[in-house]
Amino acid sequence: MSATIETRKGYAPQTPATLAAYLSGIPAVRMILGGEPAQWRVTEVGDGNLNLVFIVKGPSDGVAVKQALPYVRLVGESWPLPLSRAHYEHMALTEQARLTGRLVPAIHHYDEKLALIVMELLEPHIIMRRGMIAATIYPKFADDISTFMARTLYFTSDLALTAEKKKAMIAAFAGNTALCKITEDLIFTDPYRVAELNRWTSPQLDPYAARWREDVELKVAVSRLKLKFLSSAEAMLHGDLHTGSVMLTPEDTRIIDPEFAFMGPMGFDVGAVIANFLINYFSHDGHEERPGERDKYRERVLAMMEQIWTGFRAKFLDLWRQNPTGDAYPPSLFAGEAGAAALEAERQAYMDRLWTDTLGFAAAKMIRRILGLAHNIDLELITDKDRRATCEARALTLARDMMVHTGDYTSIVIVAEAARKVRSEMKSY
Ligand code: SR1
Ligand code: MG
Repeated sequence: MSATIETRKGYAPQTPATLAAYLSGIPAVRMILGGEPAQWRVTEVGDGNLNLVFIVKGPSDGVAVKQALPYVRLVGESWPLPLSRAHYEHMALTEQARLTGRLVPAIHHYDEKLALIVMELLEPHIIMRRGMIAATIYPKFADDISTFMARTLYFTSDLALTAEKKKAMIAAFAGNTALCKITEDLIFTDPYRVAELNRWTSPQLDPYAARWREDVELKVAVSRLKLKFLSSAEAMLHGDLHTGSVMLTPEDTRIIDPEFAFMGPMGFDVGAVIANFLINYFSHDGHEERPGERDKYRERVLAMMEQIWTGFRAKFLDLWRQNPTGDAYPPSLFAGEAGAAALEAERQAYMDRLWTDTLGFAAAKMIRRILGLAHNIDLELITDKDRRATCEARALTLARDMMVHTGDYTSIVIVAEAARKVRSEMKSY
C-alpha cells in the first residue's frame, strides 16, 4: 500500500467547531436547523470503517453530515483512500432517489471539494444491524428492500436503458476503482490467502482459516465470482448493501452509504442482503440468554430472507414485463404468442442465473465477515469466544457449501432449510 494521502485544494476534515461555521453559510441548511449557529449542537458519531459522520441539531430540526477522509478510518493513514468516493456516493444517492423516492435519505447539500454530503437526519431510525441483534421485528423491510433492489437494478440495466445511456453510466462510475479494489481484495482474495489484515476468532477458528487457504475447490469458486465482479457491468450497484447500510424503524426504511457504487453484477447486491440475514440467523446463539429463547426470531429472520428473494424476483420480472425499454431483448423480436412465450421463458432463465450469482456472492460475503478484515457486530458483540466461534463455524460451513455446491440450492427455501440443518447438526465449541 502506498501511503500518499490525497490533498485537495479547499479540503479539510471537519470538526464540530468548523462544521457549524461551514453550515451557517448554506442558507437551505441554516433554515432547516433554525436559530443561530451558536445554538447548534454538533456531534461526531461515525462508527463505520471509512468516514466522518456528524449529527447537527438546531432549535428547529437536524441534519446528518458525512465527510470522506483521505484514508480508511478503520486502519488509519497507512491506508490512503481517494476523496472521490463522496462524488460516487452523491451520484448513486441521486439516482437511487430518482428510482426509489423515500427509500434513501434526502440530500440537502453536496460539496465536491470538501467531499461532504449534508443529508436528512433520520430519527428515530437506527442501524438495522443493531436492531436485528436486539431481535427487533421490521415488518416492512422485506417489501422495501426488494423494491429498492428491483428498481435500482432493473432501471440501470440493459433491460431498461438504451446502450448509449448504459455506457454513459458505466463511464460515470468507472473511476470508483479504489472502492472496488477494497471489495476485490477483502472479499474475493484475502480470506483465501495469508494477508496481514485478516483476523478471526482464534484459536477456535484457526483450523478453518488454514483450511480456507488450502481449499482449491473454494478458491476456484471464489475466483469465478471475482471475475464476475470485475467484468460484469450489469447494473448500478449499491456496492455495500449490508444491514449496516440500512437505517430504519419498524415503519420506515432508508438505504444509506452507497459509496461503493459502480456498474457491476446484480447478484452482488442481492447476495449482500441474503448474507447478512444468514449471519444474523446464526448469531442469535451467541446473544440469547437461555437456549431457544430466540427461536421465534430466528425463524422470522429466515422467513424475511425468503420474502426478500421471492419479492425481488417477482418485482424485477414485473418491471421487465411492464418496461421493456432497453436495447436488450427488443420487443420487435418477440411478437406473437410464440415470441411472448419464448421471452417469458428467457426472463425466468435470466432470474435463475441471477439466483446462482446471488448465492455465490452471499457466500463470499459471509466468509469475508468471519475470516477477513471487516467483521459484523452481529458476531463481534458476542464476548464469549467459544459461543462466537460456534456461530461463525456454522456460518462458514454453510457458506462454503453454498459457494462450492451452488447447484444444490435451487431455491431460497432450500437455503433456509440448510441453515437450520447446519445449526442443529454442528456441535458447540
Ligand atoms: C476497509 S473498508 C472495509 C469494509 O467496510 C465497508 O463497509 C465495506 O464493506 C468494506 O469492505
Ligand atoms: Mg458503509
